Amino acid sequence: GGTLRLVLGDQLSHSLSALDGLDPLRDTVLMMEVRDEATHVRHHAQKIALFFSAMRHFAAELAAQGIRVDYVRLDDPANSHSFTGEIARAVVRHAPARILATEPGEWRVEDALLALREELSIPLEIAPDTRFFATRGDFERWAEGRRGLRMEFFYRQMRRDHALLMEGEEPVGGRWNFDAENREALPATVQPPAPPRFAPDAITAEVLALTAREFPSHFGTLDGFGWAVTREDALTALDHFIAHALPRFGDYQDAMRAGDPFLFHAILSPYLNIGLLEPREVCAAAERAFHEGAAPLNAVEGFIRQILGWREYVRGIYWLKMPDYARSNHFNATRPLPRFFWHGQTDLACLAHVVAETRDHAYAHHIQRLMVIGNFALLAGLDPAAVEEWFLVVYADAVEWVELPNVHGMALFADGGVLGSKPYAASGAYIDRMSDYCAGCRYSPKEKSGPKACPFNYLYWDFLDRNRETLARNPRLAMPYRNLARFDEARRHTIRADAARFLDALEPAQAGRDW
Ligand code: FAD
Ligand code: DLZ
Ligand code: SF4
Repeated sequence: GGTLRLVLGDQLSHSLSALDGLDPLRDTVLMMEVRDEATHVRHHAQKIALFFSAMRHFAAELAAQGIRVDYVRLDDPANSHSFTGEIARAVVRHAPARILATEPGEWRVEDALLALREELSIPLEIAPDTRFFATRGDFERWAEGRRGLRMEFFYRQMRRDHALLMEGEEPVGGRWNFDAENREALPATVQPPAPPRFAPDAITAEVLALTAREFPSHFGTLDGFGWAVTREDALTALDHFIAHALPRFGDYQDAMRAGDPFLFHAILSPYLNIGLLEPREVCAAAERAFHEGAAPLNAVEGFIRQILGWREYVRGIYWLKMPDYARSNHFNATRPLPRFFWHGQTDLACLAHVVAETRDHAYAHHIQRLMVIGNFALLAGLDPAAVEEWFLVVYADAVEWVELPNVHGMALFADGGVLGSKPYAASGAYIDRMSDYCAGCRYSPKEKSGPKACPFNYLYWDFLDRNRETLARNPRLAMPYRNLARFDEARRHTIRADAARFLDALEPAQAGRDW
């Protein structure tokens, strides 16, 4: 009767709390490839392959340390294909005295573990996930009694608590936030570094074949799969980012360029989210680059804020507000997901580029997600649940604790302002300023109405007009509402007509038959 220790697909860290104090003579680690997890939403093929291959490599590392690993493969004929079914079977195989898990990354999975606990005759303990800077309890204590839960204040507290970029009580450089310097467009002459890609080894090749065979209709290409699937390779990716991209990460953080999805971004989120890298070491590496003079403060502060601030903050919000959080729908948006979200064929060049890059890489950077896809979904009034499912499917880094607050809160404002203070709504001018997409588009960001007008333009005003009741009192939207008030009735009518014509022509997605 030792301990049965669970390691889920996003928990591939040797420091995992579920592995704490492991006794190799008595304990067993249980890892499970189950169909339920691959299909409860129909994940991008690269995402499934990344999870399975990284799981298999992690299991091999544990085994090499003399740890007994019970690894249930997807093609095991006895596989029940659910976490709870596999844990129940493992209890029969190993007769453990207790089960130890680490907090999962999804409310749905924790709910299932808690339900299972009621049925088991042995204890099932769920230990905190210590890989994050803040525990769920830390965030609850921070949030308690506050009227607004603004990221910026949480971030400052985290900087102090973890002594990152601090000089005593003061932030390095005298300011907490250098974002004002991080909004440059990308000049055509600047050439970003190519991110490292890792050629599949035998384990990954087997998983790629398995994924292609078992999930043939899932969105996304598998060709050119180049993700790191081991900690060693993920560390190489981290070093590469620090040396080659971090120095200009800040300057071009918000820029977009057709055909170049990676720019100066880290491409580290999948590794952080499945556990191959830990947030502390990633922030420490960035801080070191600053102190060594290898990267400027605006880049390093901006990067650390994403991980120490945003990443921890959205996790806090998720666990504080779930499960009700997912159900809010501030604008009562109900439009179905358009079909082009899957097949990518649309005249809106910005959206076509981002969908195609997402299909090919299971990646898009923050501004593509927020200001192209998210902005479109917001302005078009797409059903938040449908948009959230899409985001959970398509990105290799999408685990619900981080995906949901970013989509539901930041991009769609469906939470009515828990996470952000105003919706990130923008017209075509924003996309034109931050990208080169518009040059290759049949629409023009300069035209406001008619067949050549960029749809983001009239959708933007239509969105503000439509949601006047809920938004007009927001002080951060005072300016656009003042502008809208100056439009005459004829112009308002044209906006409504253009928007209705565009939206009515959108072909809705049909589950499973769209790409
Ligand atoms: P970089 O831009 O180089 O940033 C560095 C790191 O900071 C990232 O690796 C990530 O760990 C962290 N980070 C940056 N922004 C955020 C953020 N808003 N929230 C949490 N962490 C952040 N991130 C995910 O990890 N999973 C998701 O499913 C996800 N869905 C998103 C959906 C929408 C609509 C939006 C607007 C953002 C989403 N993000 C998500 C946040 C962000 O877009 C990605 O973390 C980032 O694009 C990952 O690429 P990168 O590693 O190159 O990031
Ligand atoms: C995303 C995913 C996939 C595709 N497959 C598995 C799996 O077979 N086994 C597993 O343990 N986890 C998988 N995951 C991740 C889970 O869906 C989920 O995000 C985390 O386990 C939550 O902690
Ligand atoms: Fe996108 Fe509008 Fe620019 Fe076309 S004109 S690429 S639709 S922003």
